[in-house]
Amino acid sequence: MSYSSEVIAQLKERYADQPEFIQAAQEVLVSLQPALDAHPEYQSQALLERLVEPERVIMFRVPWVDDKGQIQVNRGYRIEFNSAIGPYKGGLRLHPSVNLSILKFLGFEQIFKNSLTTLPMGGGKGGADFDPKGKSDREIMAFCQSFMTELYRYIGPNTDVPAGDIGTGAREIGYLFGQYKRLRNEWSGVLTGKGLSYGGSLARTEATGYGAVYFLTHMLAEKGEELAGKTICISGAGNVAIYAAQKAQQLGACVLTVSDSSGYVYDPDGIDVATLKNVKEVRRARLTDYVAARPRAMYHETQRPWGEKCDIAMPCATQNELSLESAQALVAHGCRYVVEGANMPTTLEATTYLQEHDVFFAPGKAANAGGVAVSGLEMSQNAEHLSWSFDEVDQRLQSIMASIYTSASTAAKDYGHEGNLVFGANIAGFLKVAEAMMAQGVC
Ligand code: NDP
Ligand code: 2IT
Repeated sequence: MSYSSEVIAQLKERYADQPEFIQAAQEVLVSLQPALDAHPEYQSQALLERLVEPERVIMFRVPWVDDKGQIQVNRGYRIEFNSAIGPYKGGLRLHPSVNLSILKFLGFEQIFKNSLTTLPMGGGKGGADFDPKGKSDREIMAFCQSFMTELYRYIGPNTDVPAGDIGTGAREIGYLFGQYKRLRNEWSGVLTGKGLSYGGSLARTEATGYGAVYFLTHMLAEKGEELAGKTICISGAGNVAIYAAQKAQQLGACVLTVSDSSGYVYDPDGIDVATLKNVKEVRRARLTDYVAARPRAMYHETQRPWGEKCDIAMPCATQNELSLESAQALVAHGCRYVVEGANMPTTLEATTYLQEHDVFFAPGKAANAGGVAVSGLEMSQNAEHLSWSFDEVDQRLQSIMASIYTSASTAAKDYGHEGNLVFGANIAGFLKVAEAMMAQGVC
């Protein structure tokens, strides 16, 4: 049995109750075998066994008082997965589905994604099974303050730097930052995604969506094509989806769909980003309000957009939202590019099916790395007490996405899987972390 298969088997036995974590780990470990064959010392040093075990898992009670005066209790988490190449770095997810399996999958992915950015950031993730939907600002603040009252002792600008993810945007980061500062009596760049008036970086809001589209332009160029004139189906209607749609349309594509957990919108005239932002960012309303403002747009309740005809699909909502059945529908309708804006939105079977049917596929850890990359740039700006212009950050983002594309595609070629960006991103992200772990001895 190969080394990677051995470790996958151990994981399946030990963490049978963590399906998302097993899925993410399996996808990575399977593709590492060619790199492991080239480095037999990794096995003798039990490198994979160490890599799949988080350095630290913190779980804690988050009690808070709702608007009716009742006490609510949520469970908070921080997974400090790997600090070989820099402080733990990764977002906080606030969603009722949050559990250890989901946060371990996200933290594990983050290790390789952060390595690909070329910036010195380790991997981490956290969050809580708290549902921000329908809560008042005061309730959100009460929750965030309570969450930080426990989390603050474990994090710091050189230790662990959380950020946003599903359910955690500028408002939540503001409340978390305020409480951290109050508890420590110190201003520091301990969180990223901060507001521009207190140390945030220009272009962080846009970074993940813009970065995914920049990545897509390199994939198209490889095939001698360009974005102008292409049709795109996007899922999600949050931070990543909105700015992916905006950049894609700026570059001449037509974005036909966006979605949320209630259904999807098809707009034959192309999604109007200003209307979408107003509905989602300003009013925090549902997509039915978008349809009400756009007479030709149609709403498909409870469905996902993958049955629509498009050249390019960009899943930007959540994990496992693109199934084998969806992949078959996309291929049947002529889709030729799938770019993951979300983390692990495509199931393993769907990914294999797409790759076998000549769809050029970009894994999230490469394509959505623009968000954490600009978080890294926010940390640099905070450390030098400066702030860079939008254009400067955007230029750096573009060059980081170009370099991620090159390293993933080169590693794929060097290790015998030319054109397979899943293999390439996993191997390229892994090698740097592996070298750092080997240099640092058994720890
Ligand atoms: P937001 O909270 O801003 O938006 C999430 C969107 O996805 C919403 O439209 C939401 O709909 C939808 N969604 C969430 N959960 C589900 C679900 N279970 N089923 C269907 N739809 C769902 O989050 P982001 O845009 O920040 O994150 C989206 C994805 O991108 C996540 O996978 C995240 O991990 C990943 N990501 C985010 C980065 C960032 O910088 N923000 C960076 C890199 C990756 P509804 O409102 O109905 O819940
Ligand atoms: O999944 C991700 O990369 C994020 N949610 C962003 C993490 C960050 O630290 O900016």
